[in-house]
Amino acid sequence: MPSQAPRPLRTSTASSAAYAAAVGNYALGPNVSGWDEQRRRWLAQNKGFPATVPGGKPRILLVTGSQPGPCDNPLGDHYLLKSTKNKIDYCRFHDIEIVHNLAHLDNELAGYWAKLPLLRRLMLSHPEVEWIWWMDSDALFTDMAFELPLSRYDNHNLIIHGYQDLLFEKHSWIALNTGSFLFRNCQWSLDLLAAWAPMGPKGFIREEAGKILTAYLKGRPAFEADDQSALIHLLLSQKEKWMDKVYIENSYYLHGFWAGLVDKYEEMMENHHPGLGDERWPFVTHFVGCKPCGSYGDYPVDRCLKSMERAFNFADNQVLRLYGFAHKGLESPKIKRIRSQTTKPINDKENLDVKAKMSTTS
Ligand SMILES: [Mn+2]
Repeated sequence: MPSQAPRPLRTSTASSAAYAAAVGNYALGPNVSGWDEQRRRWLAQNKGFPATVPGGKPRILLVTGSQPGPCDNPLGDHYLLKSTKNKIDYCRFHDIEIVHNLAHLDNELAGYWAKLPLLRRLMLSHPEVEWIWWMDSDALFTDMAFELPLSRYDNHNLIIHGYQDLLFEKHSWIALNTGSFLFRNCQWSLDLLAAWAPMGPKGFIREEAGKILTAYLKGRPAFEADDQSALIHLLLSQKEKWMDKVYIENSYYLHGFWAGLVDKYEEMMENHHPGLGDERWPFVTHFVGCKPCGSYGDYPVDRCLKSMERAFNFADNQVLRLYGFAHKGLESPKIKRIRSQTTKPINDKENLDVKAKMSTTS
């Protein structure tokens, strides 16, 4: 069945004209051109800052962030700490750098839009970084051994979890998930960010854009424009311009919806091992709709917090195991010893290959 053409946008009312004018006036920053050449030259002149890490893998910067002030619910701050601890652990095992941002770089783009100016700023400030990886504060790594199959993405600049059919046939507002995605540091990515941002400025633009997105995307409730809907809208309405450099990934959980995963962790531990990244041992568990730091979400706060505790401990067991410990249960912060201590730790051959050790069950 041929995919349905997107419905045309109506631009006949006065507010639509005002909207078009306001959107046209917004820019993320001064137009940068020739970035690929500028970056190439900088890398050639700064050999001490290579775009690869020891071992030859591309340099990756993981970026996450949370609001500048305290959470409405103090427990939210505790889970933000656990979420950042979880990311630091994953990053140190895999030679990835990490940034946790608390500042609003552009007041117009507060909330879920704040990642756009941040990603642009970091790309331009870190020419040595090849891939910038955004991950929400409500997403946890749950497979500490899994590594991104980066060579698969040699010809792509945006890697995002999603489904082609939900995008191009259903125009679904959940066809892609912007909780965890990667941009290559290049001109194409700067251009995509520039094309993505204009629906973001808070107030009139964001409200009006929300109406357009709800009319255009299947399943979308009526609310102000969000970054995920805006990206889907952009890729649908300018498919020819962007899609050949976008890799829609679903062979593993670059983003995994928590509700279908958190109750199966014990079963996974029984039957599988870290390093798989898919439904057998999900790479990322993302608490979509939970808002642990805010005052309301789509799910009961208790269920969210209990599920986040389970995801954190499921992941943390993979870390603690390296040091001879494990949580007493997935709902317990308490730990127990799982190996007897040795007087010659460095001679214990097993200790030498941390990654191999993480992905076995013995
Ligand atoms: Mn999220």
